[in-house]
Amino acid sequence: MRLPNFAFAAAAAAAAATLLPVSLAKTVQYDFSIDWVTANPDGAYERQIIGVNGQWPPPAIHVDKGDRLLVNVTNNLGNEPTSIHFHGLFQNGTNGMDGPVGVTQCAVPAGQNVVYNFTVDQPGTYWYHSHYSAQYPDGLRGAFIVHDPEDPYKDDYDDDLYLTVSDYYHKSAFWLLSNEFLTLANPTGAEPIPDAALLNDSQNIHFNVEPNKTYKIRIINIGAFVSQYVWFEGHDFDIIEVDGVYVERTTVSQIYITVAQRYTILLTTKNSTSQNFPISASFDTDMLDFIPDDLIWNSTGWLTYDENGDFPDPELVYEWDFYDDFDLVPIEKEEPFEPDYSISVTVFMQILDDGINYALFNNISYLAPNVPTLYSVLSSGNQSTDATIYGSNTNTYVLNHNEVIEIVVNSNDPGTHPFHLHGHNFQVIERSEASDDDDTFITYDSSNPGTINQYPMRRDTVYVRPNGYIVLRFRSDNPGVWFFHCHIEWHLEQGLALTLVEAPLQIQESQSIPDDFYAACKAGNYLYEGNAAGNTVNLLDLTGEKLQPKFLPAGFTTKGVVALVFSCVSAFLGMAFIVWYGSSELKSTEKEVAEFLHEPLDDISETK
Ligand code: CU1
Ligand code: CU1
Ligand code: CU1
Ligand code: CU1
Repeated sequence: MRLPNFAFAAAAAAAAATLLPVSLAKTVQYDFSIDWVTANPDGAYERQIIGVNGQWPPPAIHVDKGDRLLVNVTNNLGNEPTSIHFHGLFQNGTNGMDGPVGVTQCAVPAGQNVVYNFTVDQPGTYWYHSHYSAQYPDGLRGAFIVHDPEDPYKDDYDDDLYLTVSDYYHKSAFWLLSNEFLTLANPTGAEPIPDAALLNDSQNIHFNVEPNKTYKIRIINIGAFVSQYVWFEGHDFDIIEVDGVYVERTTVSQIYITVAQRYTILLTTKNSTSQNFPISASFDTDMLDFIPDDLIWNSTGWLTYDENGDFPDPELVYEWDFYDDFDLVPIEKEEPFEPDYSISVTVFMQILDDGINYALFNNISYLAPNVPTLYSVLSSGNQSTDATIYGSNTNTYVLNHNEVIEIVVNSNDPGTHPFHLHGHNFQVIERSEASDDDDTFITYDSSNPGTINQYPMRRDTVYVRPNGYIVLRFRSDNPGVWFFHCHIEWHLEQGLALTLVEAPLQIQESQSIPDDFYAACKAGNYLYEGNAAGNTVNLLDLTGEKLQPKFLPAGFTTKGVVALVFSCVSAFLGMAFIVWYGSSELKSTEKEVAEFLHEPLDDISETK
């Protein structure tokens, strides 16, 4: 059974094909015309949104493990470029099909067509989304399901469903970026507050269930920003897969799912149809700088045993009781890897000298190079092993082939950040607790490790707690250029990303880019050869590369800039914003900024 609002012909065809044995790997093709459509999923605001083939939400992609997939993408948006990333798929040997603009391809300009063509050799639950700037919150994202004839749990369920959870904005992401988020009026970097929460891109959904059956439900957070707590009232359930990794069956009552994460669960229904039960998803409101009066941050659907029965309101919850994914145990057990090479980055958010609040790994706020980094690899010969050629602002690390790579992220930020690595999953070796004191950071010390599990959980997206750290390890067995970044779209746009150039000489030996992707570069007047600046003669000459703004002179603090900005704004509006300075903590200032930004902005545009 699939949800009624997801009845797509291609999905039905793929579902029928799941009956084939794995030896009959086939080619599955989806034709995607990317276009603007009108939608109103929360019933509160009709907007233009990015759909596929004239429909929104976009279809789920279904393949069987081993299949070759062709996604034939035509950009019919007219006014925006696009790209598609297949989140969690390793793209082994097909790095050019990974999708992030500036990393492995040029943006696909309006009117252009490209075919993503790759073999899917991993089972489980994924998703796809635009990886052009902050475009995916404008609608271009959907489920990507890899059915597995050798699913170790295949005898344990009767039906296979999916449930997407998502925050949702009424205004376009590009409007929010340029009018609210990355502006002088937002010196604290307060993220845009979502307008609504969606379940399966709708609200008040019904999952029609039968008694005494077990349902496999693939839960995917396709949102842009907010983590969610998810539970099924009156029902415990078993986690069996996270981010494409089968795990030992673990019974829980609630999960916490960041954007981009997936949890596949088995849920067994009651033995009678006497009652319907709420399905609940609730924002982690600690991630919001303030909560507008009209925000409904809980979304409710129902496990519908009886369509004619009552649909009770959810019970009140007084305390979160979610399972800590750190303790999940993969079915394929691996002891913690010993690192050959360690990358250590510190996260912080800071105003640079253009007055905008940026996110930085160490001292670098990622800026996409003029030439996609993969295309620089392919046009740089032996110099591809020199990180210099990839530019000063791409935060690039060149990795040797077949080593164990460690990434340590120390977060000097009071937010929760879900970090994602392309092309791999990683062992989650350590994750510290949070620090409630925003001046005290819990920092990784390899000589004094914290808790390490015997068989660490593996996944492709994991959160770091406020002011805490994570330690991740993986094997560099997948030559390619892989992005590592916070999956909160707003933070990615603030620059919270780095680039891994993994085994560049092996990429050159075995991979090439189809002509349609180069044609997209040419049509958009994007550079596709040479170093990060597009210099093809002297690869060490980076003249013309993009560079981040300078740091503020010593003595300028974020708090001081906030006061300065808001004294100007308050002078203009005749409001007393200046009273915050010195009398309130930055966190509460962020709240005021967020509240301020939630007001109509026509009045303040002249202050910039
Ligand atoms: Cu990804
Ligand atoms: Cu993603
Ligand atoms: Cu983040
Ligand atoms: Cu990404």
